[in-house]
Amino acid sequence: MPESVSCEEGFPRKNCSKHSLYIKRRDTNSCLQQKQQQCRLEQSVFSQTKKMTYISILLWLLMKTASANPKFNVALGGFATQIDTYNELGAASNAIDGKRDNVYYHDSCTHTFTTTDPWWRLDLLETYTISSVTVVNRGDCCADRLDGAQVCIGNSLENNGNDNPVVATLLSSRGNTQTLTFTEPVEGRYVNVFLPGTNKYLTLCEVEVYGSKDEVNLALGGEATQGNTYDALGAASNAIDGKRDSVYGHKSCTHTLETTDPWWRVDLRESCMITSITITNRRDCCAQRLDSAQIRIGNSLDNNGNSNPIVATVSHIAGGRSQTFVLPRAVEGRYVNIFLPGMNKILTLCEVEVHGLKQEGKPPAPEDEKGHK
Ligand SMILES: [Ca+2]
Ligand SMILES: [Ca+2]
Repeated sequence: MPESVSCEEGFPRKNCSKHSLYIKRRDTNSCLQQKQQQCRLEQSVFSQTKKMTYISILLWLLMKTASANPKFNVALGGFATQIDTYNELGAASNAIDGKRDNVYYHDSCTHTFTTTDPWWRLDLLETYTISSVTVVNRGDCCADRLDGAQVCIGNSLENNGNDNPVVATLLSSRGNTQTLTFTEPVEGRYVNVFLPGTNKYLTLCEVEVYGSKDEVNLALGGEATQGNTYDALGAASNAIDGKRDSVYGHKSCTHTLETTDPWWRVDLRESCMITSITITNRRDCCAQRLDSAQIRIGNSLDNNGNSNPIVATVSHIAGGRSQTFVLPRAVEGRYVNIFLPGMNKILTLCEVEVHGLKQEGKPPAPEDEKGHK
């Protein structure tokens, strides 16, 4: 128990410790009611300080892997806490031990006391872009206890993180394992499971969080080319100059000749896991020219990369507007092509932003016959 923790007078200091296996509920409630904010804050600080030393190496390894793989369960590198702990089998960390074992007595699930508004919180230690959360409910008893639990994700610790936006509500009728997939990725450092109501137990056998961090515009470090170039204002590199300026005369947009099947390509210099592409269309003229353009991603330079798989097709982007194409799942590739099929076509792009993660440790794509990497 940390010396810094102070609870209500008359109660032993151990009553504030989430590690105290013999904590009495009466004492816990008193602590929470009378020193709630101070007690929880100090618990959090102490727990993180104490644990940080021996988990830091593990975290470094986990986060390094996570940053390279958006499908990694980033919860495994986090730190878990909860409002209180029922007994020695119900530690908050059991929900991030990597095991979906749903039998409480196997020491892999969490368990609070019966209380008002119990909560469990995962601190990912950094802000992540979260695409899905999987929650495993208890299987040997009491599945309906989880009904109505809210999953909250955000960066605030107000109300212990329970005031962050609710992204989903859990129902035991959906099965023992519920995967919440977000159509729009959610950003946050804290993932809470908050169970509103009185006389509630909160038990979680596993919480998995899938997401990524440090996504950058990979195109900025790439090399752009296109089938041909209309004039000195329309260089291929203008689509990766970091500016969405959509007036062609400002020299920040590309422009091909009128031709059959014009194309533009950015070489990311190494294979990446790509999650979204944002395209900015020209404003001062001719927005419809970009209609039906295909976004293709892959590692092949066959047909100048224009035979790589289509991941999205432009319907119509209004003049001067930017549209983000979020891919249902990350796509691996070194080359991103914008291919405009048809005769008498002109391809103009004012900016192409490619978001995703580099794949560390992967071998570079082979050189093509012209020696281009
Ligand atoms: Ca578990
Ligand atoms: Ca530009």
